[in-house]
Amino acid sequence: HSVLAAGTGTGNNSISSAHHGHHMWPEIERVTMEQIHYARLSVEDSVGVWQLFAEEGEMKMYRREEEVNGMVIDPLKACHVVKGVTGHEVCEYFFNPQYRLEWEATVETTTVLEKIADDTLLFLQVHKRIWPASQRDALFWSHMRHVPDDKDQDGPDIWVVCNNSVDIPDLPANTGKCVRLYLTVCLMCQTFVDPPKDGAKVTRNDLTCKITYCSVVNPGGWAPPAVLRAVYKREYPKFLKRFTNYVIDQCQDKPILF
Ligand code: 6CM
Repeated sequence: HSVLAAGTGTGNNSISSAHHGHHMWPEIERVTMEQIHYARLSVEDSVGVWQLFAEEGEMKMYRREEEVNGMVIDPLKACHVVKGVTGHEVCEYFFNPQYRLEWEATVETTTVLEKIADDTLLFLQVHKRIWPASQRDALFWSHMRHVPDDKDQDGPDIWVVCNNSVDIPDLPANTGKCVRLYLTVCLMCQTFVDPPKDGAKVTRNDLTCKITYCSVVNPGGWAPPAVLRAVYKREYPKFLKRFTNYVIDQCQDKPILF
């Protein structure tokens, strides 16, 4: 498999139709819509469902303890509010592989196996090994989408990136040193603009971005539950802080991408 050049043009707001003929497309469409729906459900309304495990400033992280056959698959939901960037920008930095290793602390290598469309990539990632478990890899599609303002829903339009594992017979799991993990991840963003006085130009000081991050990871094979939960408790807050600070930093002196 070839490693494609990293640059992915997602600059325009229209959903490209290039992937509509791809065999994975119906699944990508279905999972993305389902994840958007799930991300929109408020944590506060689901009383007793979510347990707050980390809080720092505007950032709140919740989890649900769940195990299947002794394997930890705790769903995670995080909410954050950051200033000075748009949802489109946040999604672009999350989606575009050229930036991945600058903010991803758990990944050793990231490879684009296929460019399904400008806004849809197929990834093979190898994670850093965490003692005493085996090293993990992940094979997943990643899809970025703009969901225009819906009159029936509250709030402004949404930018979202959805990552979801796939099985590909030509790339079987667990054949090398890695155990394959399975992930479903959704990063959803909404941008709020404080209208500047007297029709002045919108600056980064007027921007607020609301971020919702949802994740379910199945480790795919044995991993000690206590170690895994300790890793998640440490790594998820670290990820969301590091990633959002990275985006703020990168965007600072650039024109706003609405
Ligand atoms: O969503 C995140 N990153 C995306 C781009 O890389 C992508 C990846 C998600 C992977 C989440 C899995 C993390 C677990 C890594 C180690 C597993 C080792 C198992 C053995 C432990 C005893 O969606 C940010 C992900 C942030 C993760 C903390």
